[in-house]
Parts: sequence; C-alpha cells; structure tokens
Amino acid sequence: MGVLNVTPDSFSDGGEFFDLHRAVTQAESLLDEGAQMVDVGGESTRPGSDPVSSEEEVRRVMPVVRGILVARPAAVVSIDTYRASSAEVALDAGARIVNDVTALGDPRMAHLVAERDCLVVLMHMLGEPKSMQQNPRYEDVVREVRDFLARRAERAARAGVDEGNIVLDPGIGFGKTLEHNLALLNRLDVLVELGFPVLVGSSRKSFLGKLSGRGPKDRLFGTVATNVLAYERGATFFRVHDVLANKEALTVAAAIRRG
Ligand code: HH2
Repeated sequence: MGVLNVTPDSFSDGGEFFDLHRAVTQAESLLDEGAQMVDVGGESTRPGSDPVSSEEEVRRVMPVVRGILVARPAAVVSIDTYRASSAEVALDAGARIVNDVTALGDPRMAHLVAERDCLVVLMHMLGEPKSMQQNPRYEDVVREVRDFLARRAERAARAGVDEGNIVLDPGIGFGKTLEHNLALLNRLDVLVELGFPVLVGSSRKSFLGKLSGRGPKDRLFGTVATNVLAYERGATFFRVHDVLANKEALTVAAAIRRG
C-alpha cells in the first residue's frame, strides 16, 4: 500500500503532494513501483496534529481520488479517513478500501462499509493524535491491542461487514512508546492469530528515528527491516512511502520463505 498524503503538514511528506498534479503523478509512481493500492489521506494524524474539518478533508482528497482513477482506471484506491461522510464520497467516486485509524469510531462507518462491501482497515490508537504521545501507558500492550482489535472486528461483523473484508492494524506510533512499538512488531503473531489479514504502517515513523538517529526521509533501511520481520510474523499489507525498496525486500523474503 503506497502512502499519498494530500496535506500541508504530514510528518514526512507534508506539503509535497498538496498540488493536484503532483499528487496524481506521485500515485502513478507508487503504482509503477509495484504498489497494489494507494492510500489517500487529507488529514495528518501525526502526534500533536489538529483535525481539519470534514469539508476541508473532502476538498483536499476528492480531486486526487478522481484524478488517480482517471489516470489509472484499474487502480485500487484506499481512503484514509475516520469520517463516514468522507469515506462515502470517496467510495462513490470509485475508492475500494476504507482505512480507518479509529477502527469504526464514527458510528456510521460500520454500516457504510457493510453496505458497500469494501475492504476496511481497523487500526488501534490510544487517545487521539493531539495528545496520544503524552505518556501512553499499557499494562500489556500486545494483549490490549489484540483485545481492542478483536472487539472492533466483532463490531464490524455485527453491523454486517463480511469477515473477509476486515484487515487489522496495531497502529504503530499511535499512542505508543518505542518499547510498545517494538513489542507489537515482535509479537505480531498474536494479532495474526485472530485470523484476519494484518497491515503494518511503520514507514518512516519516529520510533525508527529513535533507533537510528535519522530524520523522517532517511528511515528507509529501518522501515524495510520492520516490514521484512512483520512479513515473517504473518503480516500481509505494508503501508509505505517508498514502494520500490520495500517491494523488492518483500519479494526476496517471500522467495526465501517458499524455499
Ligand atoms: N499511519 C499514518 C496514517 N495512517 N493508517 C494505517 N492503517 N496505519 C498506519 O500506521 C497509519 C495510517 C501516519 O503516517 P503518515 O500518513 O505518513 O503521516 P501523517 O499522519 O502525518 O499524514
């Protein structure tokens, strides 16, 4: 899954793809590098960020969603939003996946994805972006994230979402310290055991900077390491800014696993 942030303030590519033409060109590059889907977001959820209005979110993402589908009609577009109203507009325009960082926090979201029969990513977050990195605490982060995601998957199924359309995501960096992120990545098998495909979004995140001392644009080697190990533990979706390197590493890892 290639990342496309149509925002002025995303932590690693903020402002870069705020222009429609540049955003669509970037989506095409992600696809050409081997992304199987492009995740379009109009609101940064980086630590400390403020929400934007739903109107502003739609105004940012919709020209890009439409532009991608004009340039590449077969592209699989994912909409990174926690608002059912924004997801609905994007699905109407041809998006096929809802990536919800609040895992159905909006009471209308479960029914929408059930009705549209589309893939939905349910992500764990502790608190909200503005304050989530202020001293996040868990007794047992792996168990708590697993239990939360199991409950949200149940909520989705109760609302009529096909179980085959549910993807789970531990939410790397969303209300988690370095140790929490490492524990979740190390014990990803615990989430995989729930029986749903698992998505990992570690790309360029700050825990990698804590380990390497490098800035957001220079965290590709660390990102690749997390994705290869996540793959080994059973993850099937990898949300990344840099498709080529991650894709190549995962292709090799898959070949080795096949023996
Ligand atoms: N991470 C970000 C945004 N959306 N969605 C899922 N499912 N999983 C993630 O880990 C995830 C996500 C944050 O990264 P990014 O989009 O690069 O930055 P920003 O939120 O600043 O736009």
